Amino acid sequence: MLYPKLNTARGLIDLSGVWNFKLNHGEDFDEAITASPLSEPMTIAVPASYNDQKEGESFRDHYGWVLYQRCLDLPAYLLTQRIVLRFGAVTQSAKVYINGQKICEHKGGFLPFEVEINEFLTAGNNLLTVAVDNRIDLSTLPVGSEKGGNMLTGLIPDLPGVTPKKQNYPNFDFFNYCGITRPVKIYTTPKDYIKDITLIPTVSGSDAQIQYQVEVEGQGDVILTVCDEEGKVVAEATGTSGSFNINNVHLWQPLNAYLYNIKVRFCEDEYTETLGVRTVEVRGKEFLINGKPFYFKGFGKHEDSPFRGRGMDEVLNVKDISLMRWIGANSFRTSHYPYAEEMMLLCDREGIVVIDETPAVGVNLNFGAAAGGEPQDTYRIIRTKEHHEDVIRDMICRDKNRACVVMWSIANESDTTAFPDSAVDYYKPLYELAHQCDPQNRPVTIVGVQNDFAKDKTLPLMDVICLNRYYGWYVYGGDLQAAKQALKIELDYWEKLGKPLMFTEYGADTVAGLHAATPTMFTEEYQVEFYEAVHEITDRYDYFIGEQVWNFADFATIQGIMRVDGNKKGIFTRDRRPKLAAHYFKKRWHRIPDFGYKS
Ligand code: GCB
Repeated sequence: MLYPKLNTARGLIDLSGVWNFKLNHGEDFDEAITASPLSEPMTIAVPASYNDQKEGESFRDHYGWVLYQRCLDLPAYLLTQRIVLRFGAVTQSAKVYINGQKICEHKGGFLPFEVEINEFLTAGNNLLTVAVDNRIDLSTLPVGSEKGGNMLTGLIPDLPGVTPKKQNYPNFDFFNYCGITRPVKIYTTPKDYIKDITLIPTVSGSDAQIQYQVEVEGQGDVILTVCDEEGKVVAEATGTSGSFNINNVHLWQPLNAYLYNIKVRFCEDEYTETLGVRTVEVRGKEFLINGKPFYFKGFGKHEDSPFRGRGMDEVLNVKDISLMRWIGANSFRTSHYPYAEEMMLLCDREGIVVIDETPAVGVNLNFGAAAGGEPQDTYRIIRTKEHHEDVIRDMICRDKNRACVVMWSIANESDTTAFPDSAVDYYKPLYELAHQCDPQNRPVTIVGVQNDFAKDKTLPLMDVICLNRYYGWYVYGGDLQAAKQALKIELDYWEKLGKPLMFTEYGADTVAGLHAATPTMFTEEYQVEFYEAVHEITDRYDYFIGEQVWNFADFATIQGIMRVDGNKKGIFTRDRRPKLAAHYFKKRWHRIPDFGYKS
């Protein structure tokens, strides 16, 4: 799926701004109200989550549908073109109406969708209404608890005469921010147009060969012109598929990006896709980028900030990458959902290496307080399979050309050990699907939860073993000696598998400004000692190929007894101030090379 761009063939209108808004009380809404202006509407900014834009529980803890509305009066000169309405993401699901007529529906809150709207527009004024549902359950990704309660709230007691408020119970540890969270755009194309472009680079010696495919609607010639960063033409090709060579190729490198521009022309249409030429391969115990053993230094992140919630924010994206460079990081994981396309494009430009993760988080019914009782076979109860396939397809389709993406994560912390064979039955086909969907055939992984690892049959199927480990926090909290011993036992176990392994999470909640001479949990000193202890062990293993800490910054969660104003495992505070550990990592990571650390 192509990201909308303005060029000499295509128009682009950004519908960001202040829209009309209504919270819909009750679980359903009357579709008839989408045909006319909302009565007594409130104001709300787009793109952003709605939850923190206004005061009150009715916003923050809203459950069910809300309605967004604005006029869609388009200039007459556009009407000769094909007009597409495109949403970067609407969380969690959406129904879209023009003048009261439903024009599309979409399930899933973190991937784009679009619809051609010419046939729905009337001459003159048009009214656009977007109904957004934030409910999560055992069929959505991320997963919501249907029992009520989660690991942070504990079980919700069922007492006669007491009516707990109706709300979402995320089976995951981040706030269920919702709304129109990414840009809404109108773009135009000629009637015959370029639908999609696929680029597959391979490198041999100093030259690259790029296989390509251009999907079009209509009849005509396809012409490709490839320019380097100076605008010099370095290759040309014709036809809907084929290949071209780039001699003396300038490689895309971590923290040293280089992007070619591939201009595709077809009939009256044109589109310029960027291409970073790099290779990715897992060989033995190594993760190779451009043939050299790469060491991941970086973070699990969230799209999370004050007021905007999970709203796309270019300033925040630029700032976060600047802080990553400052601290010496080279990578992050899009925990726990695909991030905005704007961030992916920025990472392509900045040379930040990305592990791209689906929104499959909470596929684990044996998590924390809400689980209770006997272990359950998650995969016999959960209703996510088809949707899980869809998000894998859609994420890879969206990001397939991004040089920054070096690995796909198909899920975070699923239950892989309570019923190990059920997990394999669920995940093996998804692992295979991810490989089939990716024209570049990048490595595929699943991020493993702290568990009874020797029972796990799913993680060993993956190309890289990715672990979230909390020795010294949830396990042996306050006893770093025991934490080190336990970590060593586990790393000795995985080493025998002969595959590369990395940490995709490890960390300790830390309240900024809380200090102690003798480090205790939650102090800034303990966070540093925690990381020092872990690294003392992980640095001994040559198959340990990366450290992504949890988390880049403090972030919002549901209220509950385990969180004080959100999750505080950030190396930065929520407003991006460094904690003590940031200075520790700055020294460590500037010393660790991006390549060859373990060789
Ligand atoms: C995890 C989860 C992450 C949580 C983190 C924590 O393992 O993947 O979503 O926020 O632990 O802080 O507990």
